[in-house]
Amino acid sequence: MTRTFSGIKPTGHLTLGNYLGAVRRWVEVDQHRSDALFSVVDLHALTVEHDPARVRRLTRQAATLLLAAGLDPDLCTVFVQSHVDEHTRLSYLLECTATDGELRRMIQYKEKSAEARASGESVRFSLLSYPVLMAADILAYGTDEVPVGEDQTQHVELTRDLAVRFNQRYGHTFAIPKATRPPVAARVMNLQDPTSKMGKSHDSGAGIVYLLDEPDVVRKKVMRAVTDSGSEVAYDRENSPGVANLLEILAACGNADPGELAGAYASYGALKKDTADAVVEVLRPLRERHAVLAADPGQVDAVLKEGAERARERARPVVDAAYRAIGLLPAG
Ligand code: AQP
Repeated sequence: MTRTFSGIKPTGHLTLGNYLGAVRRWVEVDQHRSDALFSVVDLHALTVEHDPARVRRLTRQAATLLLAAGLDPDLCTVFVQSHVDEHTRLSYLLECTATDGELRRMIQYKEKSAEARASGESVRFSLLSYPVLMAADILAYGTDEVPVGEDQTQHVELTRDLAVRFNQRYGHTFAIPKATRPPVAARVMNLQDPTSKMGKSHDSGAGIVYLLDEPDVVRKKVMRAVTDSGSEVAYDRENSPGVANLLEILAACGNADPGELAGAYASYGALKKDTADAVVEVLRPLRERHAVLAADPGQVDAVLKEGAERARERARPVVDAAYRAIGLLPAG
């Protein structure tokens, strides 16, 4: 059976980008057709300036949202990364496989280290090594498929390179994973700045739809989305990125084709209104289930505890095999 792994970082409140780019497919596709593991990858939230209490709170909130979105613990495994030691155990072996040069080439590292420096913060070493820990997250489970948004493609490529290199040097140990992407909305853009990604840790909330935004807030954000000075509704990512973004969001909400949808609109106003309505409807059940689950944190904690046990069972043999293969003497 195909093994699937993917994760989400508790660096902020989950966004429409996270949902359309990744989580919705985990719910609708991956958990039904594979042995799937989904993790709140909390260690990755420590790679930038963080507040401990906030990370803890966001970790539980992200797990609650994943369940509210429809991940079913009877069909898949939901857990918190730091509850399973195999991730950090394997990460060190992969640090001994990766090179400094390939990590410095990562786009996210370049962007986030520049952001940190611009705001006068020092750049944590873990920001550079983060893709190695991500590779460990994936490889520890013998993962075949990694359903992610477009921004994670480069990290999954690095993961493949590390797996191939490790296997060539030390003998076959890891499955070689591949990234899978949604047909549309693999990169949802910021509504106020449609040339940059809708990212949960960005400061300006105006261009970001959060999964727990109230319907009237969602409507306001979508209606105020930046488009352009033209008036024709065309699906053209390069010349009309704001309109293309709205078309992609609308298409993703209704499983339609953004190019075909463009032909149905004569004005930006109508497109915005339909997009706002579609987003509100897609998020409604999720918000309602979140309210119920958030009132019972014990239930979420129980799911996470069982998830960590199941994850450990799957990861341990792979990581133990990697320790043996690389030349470490097994403990007696
Ligand atoms: N805007 C997006 N469009 C489509 N997919 C997206 N994803 C994130 N943003 C978008 C996908 O969501 C999954 C979880 O993301 P993550 O938690 O690993 O964080 P990220 O990719 O670094 O994105 P964020 O939300 O922007 O976090 P910050 O701001 O902290 O960097 C991934 O599959 C991702 O591709």
